[in-house]
Amino acid sequence: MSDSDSARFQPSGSSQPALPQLGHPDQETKFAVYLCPPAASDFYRVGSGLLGFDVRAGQPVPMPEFMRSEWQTDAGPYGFHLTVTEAFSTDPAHWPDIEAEVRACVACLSPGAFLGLSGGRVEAWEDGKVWVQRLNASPALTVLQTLLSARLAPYVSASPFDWEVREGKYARPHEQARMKLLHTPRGLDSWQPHFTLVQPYSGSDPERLRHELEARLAPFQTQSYGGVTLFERRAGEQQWRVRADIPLLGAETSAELVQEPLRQEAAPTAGGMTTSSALARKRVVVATGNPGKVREIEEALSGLNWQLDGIGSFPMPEETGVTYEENAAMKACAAAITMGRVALADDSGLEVEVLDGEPGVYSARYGNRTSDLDRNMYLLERLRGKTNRRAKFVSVVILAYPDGHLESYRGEVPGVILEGPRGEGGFGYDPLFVPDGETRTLAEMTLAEKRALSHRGRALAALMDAHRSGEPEREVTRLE
Ligand code: ITT
Repeated sequence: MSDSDSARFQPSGSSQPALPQLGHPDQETKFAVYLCPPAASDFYRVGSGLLGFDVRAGQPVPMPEFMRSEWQTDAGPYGFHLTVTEAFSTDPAHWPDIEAEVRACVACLSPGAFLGLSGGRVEAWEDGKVWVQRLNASPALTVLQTLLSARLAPYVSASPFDWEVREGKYARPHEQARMKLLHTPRGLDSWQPHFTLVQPYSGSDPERLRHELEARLAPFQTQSYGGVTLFERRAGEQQWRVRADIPLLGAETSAELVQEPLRQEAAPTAGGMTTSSALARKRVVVATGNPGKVREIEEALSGLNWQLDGIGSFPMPEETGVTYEENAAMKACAAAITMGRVALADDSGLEVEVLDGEPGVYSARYGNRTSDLDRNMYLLERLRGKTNRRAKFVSVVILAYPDGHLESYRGEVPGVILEGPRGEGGFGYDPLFVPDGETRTLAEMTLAEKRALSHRGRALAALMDAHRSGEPEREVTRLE
């Protein structure tokens, strides 16, 4: 940032020169980095409808009957989006640099990075004038937001917060520091990612509005993105436009990452034609590096007409989530978005009652032990002398689509932990676990027997049920 810039963004209340008079915002070119769903997605359609403006097509769209156009005078012109960096004024000469900078930031993310949002809920802000869908950002998205805010700051000639700063707002030290460095008091560790749905609301029945918004947004409580979108507002214009969608690195090379099918395609018929059932097969990437899971998923889904593919050399993302849902979504979305394919992932774990649910989501890394045998020994050590041996296995299976849509299925099986291992089958903690109503461990059962009563078998059975007559209605998707 130049000296003149830093003087310009000196917060009010200091002895530095006052802010210069800014031009009327409509006369300034503006840029912003947003998350904007793909035009073909249901979420984009619903969101654009609420705003009355399809920003990708650059045209108005009909609003639902409960909405009024005067409730969209502020939010509508931006189109449907989630703010990653604010709408900043800039010199149009900077466009090539701004775009190159956004591409460079996105390219710094690790392969398979998960730009995800979860826990979507409708909230009313600013005394009910602003209505938003607020979500939680995945770690990679938070990092990207910070990186973009920092790298794009030098191209900012004016910030939407300048006026409020001049009026004495955002005077706390961290807000002053952010204004100075990033031209925004928001962001970093307190970033609240949200889609603005209504602004300003002036109606008399906010409960109806909440009900209508919640009903429309319930299927979109969890989402993921394959990149970010650079938005522009040209000088003298009111409406915003999409300037460029900037994908995560690796999307172009995705085909090379796909390995051999887990199962073979149906054999060609005598005439060299494949059968119609083979042609109709849905292809799904199974995003796991655990061969035990591969065997179980393959066996459990054999009743569906799906071709299951392995992930090949695709690098699985680090599991940074704190719930099975988050971790399964990260794995499935990383594969779905990077490969452009439907992908399935499982996140699972063993929860031991007397150990307060340990090892839970950390089952694969329990005690930092690196093999199944060592983890089993570690668990037995932790349970030495304990009479309560109750535990349960939990599995969450997520099916992710390249447009960010997710389906989630959960299964659990209660049982007890033995004093020592029994059986050669299965994987992980199977030799120590006897399900309720059984005398054998999961490692003493066949694949089919384990599937009939296991956590993963139950989650996959729910998926089978949902898909028995084709792809389920999207409205059924809901992650808590
Ligand atoms: P991916 O992430 O590549 O799918 P992973 O083994 O790392 O494979 P998780 O992160 O879901 O999978 O860790 C789950 C761990 O919980 C797994 O490594 C086992 O130690 C344990 N576990 C899960 N399901 C199990 C099962 O059916 N039988 C025995 N142990 C199981």
